[in-house]
Amino acid sequence: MSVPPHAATLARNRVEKSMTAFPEVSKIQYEGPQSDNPLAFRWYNPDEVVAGKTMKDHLRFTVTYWHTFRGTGSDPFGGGTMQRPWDDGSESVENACNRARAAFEFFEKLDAPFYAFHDRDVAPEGGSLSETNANLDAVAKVLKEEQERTGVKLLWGTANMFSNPRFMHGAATTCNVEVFAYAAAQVKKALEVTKELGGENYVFWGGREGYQCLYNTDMKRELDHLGQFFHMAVDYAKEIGFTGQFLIEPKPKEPTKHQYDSDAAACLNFLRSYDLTDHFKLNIETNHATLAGHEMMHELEYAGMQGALGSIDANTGDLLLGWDTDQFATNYYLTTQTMLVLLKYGLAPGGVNFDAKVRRESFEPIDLFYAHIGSMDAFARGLKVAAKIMEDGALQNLVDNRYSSWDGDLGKKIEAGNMSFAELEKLMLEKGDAASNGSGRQELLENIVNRYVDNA
Ligand code: XUL
Ligand code: CO
Repeated sequence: MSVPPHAATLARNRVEKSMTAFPEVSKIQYEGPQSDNPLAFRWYNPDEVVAGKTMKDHLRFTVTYWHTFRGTGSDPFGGGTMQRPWDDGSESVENACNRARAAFEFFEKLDAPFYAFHDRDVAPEGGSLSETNANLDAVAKVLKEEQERTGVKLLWGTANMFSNPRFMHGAATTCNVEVFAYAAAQVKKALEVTKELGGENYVFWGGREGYQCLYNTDMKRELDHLGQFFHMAVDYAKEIGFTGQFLIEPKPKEPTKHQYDSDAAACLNFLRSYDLTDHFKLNIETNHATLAGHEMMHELEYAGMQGALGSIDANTGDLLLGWDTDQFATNYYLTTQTMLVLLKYGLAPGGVNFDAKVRRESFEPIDLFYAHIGSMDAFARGLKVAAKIMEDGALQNLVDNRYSSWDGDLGKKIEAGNMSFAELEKLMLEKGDAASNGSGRQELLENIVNRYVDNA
């Protein structure tokens, strides 16, 4: 990294370090399910062992910088509402450094082991790419100091290639070759910073990689460019020795009407087509799954069964709203379903990343704690419920039973690829009809899940 040009600023920030952003909050402790302390965990007990591992290691909770420290509460109908006393609202490097220190105070008090950021969340853009890079270096230095001081680690870094108007037609899929070059430079730098900070993953969410109108779009050319872009990222990671996991985050729409990485299946098809499956896994986000018309459990299972489940962006949408509301998940059924799949396939080096924002009406700093504590508890509870269901084989026994006809000779031969249509026809002509079906037992299974949610 180059030497930061803001030495005086950094010196002043070191003095300000003694100030506290959340004076009314001390470190959040586990108090157990009976606690009515809103600033305590009722279920998340980091050192408690569940299914052979501590909760902390299973869940790898991550705070997102963009929502929690850059979210203003603005929406298309009104401006920001958030009270953030540590932030002077300016786009200065000094303010970015103060904000970084407030962020680490939050991570530490929340007992969150990880955080994640976009390059532009943590440091302001300058007048040129080199100024922008120098700003990022200056703030990354503070981030590194704070990581060392607190032990909080970077789950992943990423590049924001969607906010600046230069990316209006896309980044890697733009029609403007120089914007493609700029995006390459930006990812190169973001990879260097992610490596410098020990990031365990690097995420690509294709913010504007899609289209608004097919009349003006050469889809094949855009997808070829995206494939090339990812290969360049893989090559550069190798060159600098970045060994973190690359992740693609599917989302079907918003901001574009169609995003190329629309769901897990589309991403995997893309990765296979461009010979990238060895280098990428998926970062599955709950609200993106529902925008794609899928349940979170579907997206997780689809990625997991193909060895491509990398990490999750944990949030939820609102059934009555059709957009990406990025709310904190508190529903035990959702967290149980999520944890059932995560326990099956494993998560590390990914994590449970709260890509979620407090509502614009929840504008006080303390609301950030309530939001994260509630969702951490919901995931911890979901983990316990899912672990118990799995330990007892409560769902698996019924699933195994449902498919038991495949365990006989006929099923084994078909699954091994040793039967033809003609042989199967001969068998059915002899038998006259297939054996009768068993019940699917959906209602019974739903009742069983309820019983575990009640008792775990
Ligand atoms: C947008 C979204 C992003 C990615 C990171 O919907 O989820 O915040 O997680 O770029
Ligand atoms: Co996300």
